[in-house]
This record gives sequence, C-alpha cells and structure tokens, in this order.
Amino acid sequence: MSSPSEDTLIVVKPDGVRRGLVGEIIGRFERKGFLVKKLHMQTMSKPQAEEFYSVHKDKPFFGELVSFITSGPVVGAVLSGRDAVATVRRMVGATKSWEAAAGTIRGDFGLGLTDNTIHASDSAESFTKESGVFFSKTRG
Ligand code: 3AN
Repeated sequence: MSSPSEDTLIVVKPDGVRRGLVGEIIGRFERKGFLVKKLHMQTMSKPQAEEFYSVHKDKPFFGELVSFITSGPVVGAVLSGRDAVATVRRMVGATKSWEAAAGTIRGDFGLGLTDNTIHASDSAESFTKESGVFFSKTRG
C-alpha cells in the first residue's frame, strides 16, 4: 500500500557542517525512509537569511540568528515521506540542545541554542516559504 507523502526542509547549520555531521544527519533521515529530493550547499546571504527567518524578525535574538546562519556553509535538503514535517521535527529534537532527548539529532550532537545543529520546517506553509527562499538561486 502506498503511503501519503509530504515534503519538508532541513538545513544543517554552520556548526553542523563545520563539525562534519552532514553525512550522519542526512543518513539518519535516509535510514528512517525519507527520500532526499533536493540537496544543496551554500553560504546564505544576509538578505536571504533575513527572509528565511522573517517570522522571527521581532524577536530579540533575530540579529544573532541571521549572523550565525550566514557565518559559513549550510546544507539544505528537501525530504519526502509520510508525515514528513512532524516526523522530521521529532527526529530533530527540542530547540535547546542541552534539553533535547537522547536519540534526537540535537540531543545527540550538541549543547547549543542558536548553534543547535539543524533547522527543520515546522509546518507545510513554512516548508513552502523556506524552501522557496533556500533554493531561490538554484534551478529545478
Ligand atoms: P526550532 O528551530 O526548534 O523550530 P524556533 O523556531 O523557536 O526553534 O527558533 C528558531 C531558531 O532560533 C532556533 N533554531 C534557534 O537557533 C534560535 N533561537 C530560538 N530561541 C532562541 C533564544 N532564546 N536565543 C537565541 N536563539 C534562539
């Protein structure tokens, strides 16, 4: 029986790329059963990052967020599979990495908050917006 499929976006943040965790992270999603539909490494520009994180523009940590995400290369992937948005968020774990459950990506690989290894879309609407911004300079 085929299962209903959904797409979501993950972005391995500069700390994750710097620490050599790209393969481990993408591998976890592949082993879970998600299909990698798009994969792209780039260093985001400041305007691109401000648009990517625009829902947080009034938060006190917005400047820090933009400055961190543009501090080095990131790797974004569109993942496709059953209930992708919620399932991927469970695999990513809590925002505060030091509180994230063992077995989640943030729980296993870091202690940071701004530098919390990975971003994942929190809804279908966020996926549409964020993937449009992330892949704006790529074709296909
Ligand atoms: P999540 O990435 O778990 O969905 P959000 O959407 O609440 O978390 O926050 C977006 C990003 O903003 C987080 N990934 C984290 O890097 C950063 N962030 C969230 N809260 C704070 C905070 N209080 N101080 C600094 N950075 C924060």
